Amino acid sequence: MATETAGRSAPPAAAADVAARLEPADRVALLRYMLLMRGLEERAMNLYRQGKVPGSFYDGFGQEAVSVGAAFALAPEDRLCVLHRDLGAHLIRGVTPERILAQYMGREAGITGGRDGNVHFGDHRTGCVGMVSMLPDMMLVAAGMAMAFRIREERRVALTWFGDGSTSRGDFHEAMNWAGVQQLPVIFVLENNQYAYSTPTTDQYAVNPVERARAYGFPGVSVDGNDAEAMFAATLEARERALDGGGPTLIEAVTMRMHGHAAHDDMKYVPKALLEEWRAKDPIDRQAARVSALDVDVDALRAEVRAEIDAATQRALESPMPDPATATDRVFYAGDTDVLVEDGHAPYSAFAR
Ligand SMILES: Cc1ncc(C[n+]2csc(CCOP(=O)(O)OP(=O)(O)O)c2C)c(N)n1
Ligand SMILES: [Mg+2]
Repeated sequence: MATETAGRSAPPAAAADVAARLEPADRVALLRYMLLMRGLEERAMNLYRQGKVPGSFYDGFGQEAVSVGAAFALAPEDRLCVLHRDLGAHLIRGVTPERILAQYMGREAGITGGRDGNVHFGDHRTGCVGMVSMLPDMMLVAAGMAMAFRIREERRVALTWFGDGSTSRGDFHEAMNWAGVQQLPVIFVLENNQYAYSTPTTDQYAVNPVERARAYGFPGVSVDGNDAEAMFAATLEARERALDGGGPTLIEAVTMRMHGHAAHDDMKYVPKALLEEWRAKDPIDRQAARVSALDVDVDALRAEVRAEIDAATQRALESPMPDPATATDRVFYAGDTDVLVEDGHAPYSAFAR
């Protein structure tokens, strides 16, 4: 990444110009991470149905471009608060498929070592903060980390995802307000998937929340959330502006929740025609078409990802259940390391090369 301090007034680059900074290998990687996310979540759903995943199971089917595209634009030193439909971000930061499947099954090899078999995890070594279930508390956590970066005069950003349902909560407004007042280097990605559980957005707000950003003193942009490259471009732009002292950005990723809220939800309340309309805009199909045009064998890529998931499933199933005697270990952090100090692990970062 650039290390010099740039001037404040650089005009934002057009999204197409920013996306043009993606090399062919980047375009393939975007597709690969989306395939990995979808394949892993499909596998986890099967394991859930076999009784191997305790509790319920949440996925981001159809929303893969939102987490993959945004996380792709971040640097190892940035910090992420990843939510329940954003598995792609963990993958990009280097959490292995095996650890993710082990996490869902509550196994020792999972990220929390079996202390939570769900999506409430984060691996601080990858720069990802564990998710707090109360929504959208992570907006405040991200704003807090961005404030620490500002006070320490560090060139890095914090980013968090949250759903449309979060925008009706007080914490949303508190985080937006403070980020605007302090002009913090934080990126808020609003994952507008049309529903918060069974409540459609028409019953949630009278004004599209992306318009609220201006009221809090910073830009809000609406992006096609089913286009990984558009998500990458918007996030990269927001990041560069934040690093240049330009403050926060609200990115609304317009997408659709293609599955129920969780495995138990048959989502009878979603009109079938609406789903069909969005199925035609599948983010993986869209990126696959771009990658095919580069003369890359997409079928071979799909087979490679499937083989990786099969091997990861095998290893995750071999991981033992945790020792009950260790249940209270790691509940409170015993160390004194400043977790904001070290760089996160991001094997595929646009800035790592
Ligand atoms: C404050 C709070 N209320 C309720 C819940 C339970 N809950 C978890 S996810 C969810 C739906 C959230 O909808 P949205 O923000 O649109 O995200 P989506 O699930 O659609 O991605 C609810 C109600 C919660 N986690 N926190
Ligand atoms: Mg929603």
